[in-house]
Amino acid sequence: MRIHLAFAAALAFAATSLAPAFGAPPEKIGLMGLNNSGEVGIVTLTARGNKTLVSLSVQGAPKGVAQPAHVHRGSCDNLNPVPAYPLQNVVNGRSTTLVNAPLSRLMSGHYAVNVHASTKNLKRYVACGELVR
Ligand SMILES: [Cu+2]
Repeated sequence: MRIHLAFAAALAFAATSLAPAFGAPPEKIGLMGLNNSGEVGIVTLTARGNKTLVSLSVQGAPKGVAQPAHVHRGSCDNLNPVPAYPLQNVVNGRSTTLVNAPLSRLMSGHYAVNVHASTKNLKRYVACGELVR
């Protein structure tokens, strides 16, 4: 019985090891479509110590097209075009990146996440969300 409990505990640990380590709930931010892209989504930010796991889930993204995504300083209406933190390209609506910045900094009200149409059409923004609580 003790062995079974230990095994169950190990399984539970494995199942939860991707969850926040110390109980801080993930932040969820909406991505609104821009320029009639039809792309909307959610950014999920989860603390990982001094880093943050940033995941994008985008609906309406074109299949098989790599869409660059970044954390930028500024707001969606007034974005500093120089990326502050690069994210993995959105492909088929998905992107996950471990960003080298704490969640508290990303959620400080000074940043936004945007998605670009494609690597060849970076200037067209297709979705944006402001990282504010
Ligand atoms: Cu960008």
